[in-house]
Amino acid sequence: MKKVNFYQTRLQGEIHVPGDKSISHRAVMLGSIANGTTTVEHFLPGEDCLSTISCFEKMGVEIQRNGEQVTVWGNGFKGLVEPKEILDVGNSGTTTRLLLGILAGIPFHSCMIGDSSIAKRPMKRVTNPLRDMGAKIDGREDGQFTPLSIRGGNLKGITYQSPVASAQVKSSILLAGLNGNRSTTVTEPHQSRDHTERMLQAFGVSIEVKGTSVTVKGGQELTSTSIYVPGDISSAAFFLVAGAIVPDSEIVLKNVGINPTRTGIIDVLQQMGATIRIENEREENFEPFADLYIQTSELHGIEVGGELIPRLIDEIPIIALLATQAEGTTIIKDASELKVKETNRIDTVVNELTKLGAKIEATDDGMIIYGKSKLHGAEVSSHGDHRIGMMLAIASFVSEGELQIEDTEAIAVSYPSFFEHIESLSK
Ligand code: SPQ
Repeated sequence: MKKVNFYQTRLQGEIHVPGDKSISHRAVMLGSIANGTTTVEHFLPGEDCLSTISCFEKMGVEIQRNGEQVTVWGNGFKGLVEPKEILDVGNSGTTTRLLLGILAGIPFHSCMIGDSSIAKRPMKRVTNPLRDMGAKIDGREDGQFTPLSIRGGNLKGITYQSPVASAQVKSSILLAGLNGNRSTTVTEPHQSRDHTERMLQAFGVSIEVKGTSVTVKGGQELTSTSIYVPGDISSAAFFLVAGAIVPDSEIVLKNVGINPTRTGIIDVLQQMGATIRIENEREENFEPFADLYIQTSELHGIEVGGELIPRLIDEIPIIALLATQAEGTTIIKDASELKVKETNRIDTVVNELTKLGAKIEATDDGMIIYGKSKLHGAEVSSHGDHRIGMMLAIASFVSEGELQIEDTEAIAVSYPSFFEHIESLSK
């Protein structure tokens, strides 16, 4: 239980948010299946990405980490060896689903397990198409839930129409497609984050992108490279929102990834009336990044839905808090994917913010928030979900009285230095 009371504290100054979680996972994964030595700078040493490292080490890949610097000695797909131990993915959905795609193409047996939250997250969205490609996968409820057992190899390429806009589904099938006997194409209803596509190109793989379809030819080899991981916009989002809603605040977030498939939070802040600036834009390994400036702003409610949702899916908990401090009503719709994240993020956001005095109701595919609300201290919980824990800590800046937050340890999954950054900006 962590007690916090940040009421009437201003936020001023500059921070470097940690490396992007999605890109850090992919750098280790692609480095492990590439030929040669891959170096990764500004890697996120969060628990999820450490789970990815540990899974590849169990398959014989030599990986050395020194803080935010990682070196991976890859020997291609053929360099992976059958793991003697169970692969533990911890709390990480990205590790589970992308690793399944890699394992589907390799002719050995492996078992995968995760924590109690992972055990509830749906896996058939990847195990079904991977089975269609020829992988043998078993698990609880016919391969819907962990623990999973995989025997890969002999894959055929497929053309797959994904029912959900999900980067994990798309990436899993594309990674399996690298071992397919012909091309593999994935089409999704709206574009999801495209870090896998960009990084595959950095590793020398050619892919074809047409609208929301991506095609990869089987049999391509990856060549090692150097990856710089930009700051995670999903981590920056907590301070972007704090900068906008906490009185007398002004924050600069340095080197934040601004890949257009991730910048929905910037669009929402702009549409709500926030003063936000994107400065010093630059690019490395096909990924753009920039410095983001935000200051306290007068905000109004908006409607968030449609193709914007995949561009801000992980930011919805903090957007809900933002909406409690905006004049008028904010409607979040088309976001039923929130129900299958680390927690059911529709229910946890609504329940925890209600305890703080917010006027918020759950809908079938999102939530409605009536602003502007005066919030107050209460006993709340992250329910083991890092993004809920961080949202509640930021809520303390606009809540009169003390917040007692259960299970803030979960924050280490994606942002181990979160409270240090709060302290360094607090005035
Ligand atoms: O890895 P995990 O646990 O799925 O993490 C989350 C998060 O909040 O950090 C979701 F719970 O991010 C996902 C994101 O929601 C990371 C991700 C990726 O790196 O490919 C893609 C998104 O998930 P999805 O299901 O839409 O593909």
